[in-house]
Amino acid sequence: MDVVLWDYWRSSASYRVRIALNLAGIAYRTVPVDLLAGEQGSAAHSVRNPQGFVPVLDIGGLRLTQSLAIIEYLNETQGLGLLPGDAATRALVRQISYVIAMDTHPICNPSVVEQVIALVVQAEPVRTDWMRHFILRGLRACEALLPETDGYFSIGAHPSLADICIAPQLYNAGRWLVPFDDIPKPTRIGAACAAHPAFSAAIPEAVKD
Ligand SMILES: N[C@@H](CCC(=O)N[C@@H](CS)C(=O)NCC(=O)O)C(=O)O
Repeated sequence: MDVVLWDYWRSSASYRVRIALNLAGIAYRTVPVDLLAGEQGSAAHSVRNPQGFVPVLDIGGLRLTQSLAIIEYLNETQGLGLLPGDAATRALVRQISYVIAMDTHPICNPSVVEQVIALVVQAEPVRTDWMRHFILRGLRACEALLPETDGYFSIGAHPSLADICIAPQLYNAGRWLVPFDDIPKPTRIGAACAAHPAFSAAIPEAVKD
């Protein structure tokens, strides 16, 4: 089966999908879309994704966008166990995932930040303050929501959707030098993810051209 992922090495939404593909053991090839060069706005990419975002996944001819929709598709078709069977725990995993994917990541998107920067006279320190503020706010919310567990990951010994969302967001936190002092649970999860081959093979530096 031909599986193609249009991605960008430092895109955290793409990073999430790479983790899920690795967890599924699905071999895929990537087609880089250079976000810095504006390739996401090209006519060719608009056909793939009218939103002009990465990732886009083509799996056996099925074309999918939106990282969480893609991950849920892989979860359902490949039996990855990313959403626990118990409804309350499943809701918790979704809460944590949405804190990152819906409330933190979109406001740190290049197109949003560039719009903000266009409104200010001096780009720095506005860009850095913006990124640190919103990333830390999201990760602090995860810290409060995450249960105390004996396992390595968000809700135990098995990776879930929440871990797939947290690991790329922690990568971004490191990139923007967000202090990790008051987010010990996400930090612990980040260490567990880093030791898992599906996660470590998906990190931006591992996939950069
Ligand atoms: N909700 C979408 C968000 C995708 C998204 O924001 N992708 C970013 C990279 S992480 C992007 O393509 N940004 C291009 C831009 O802002 O112009 C998803 O989860 O797939």
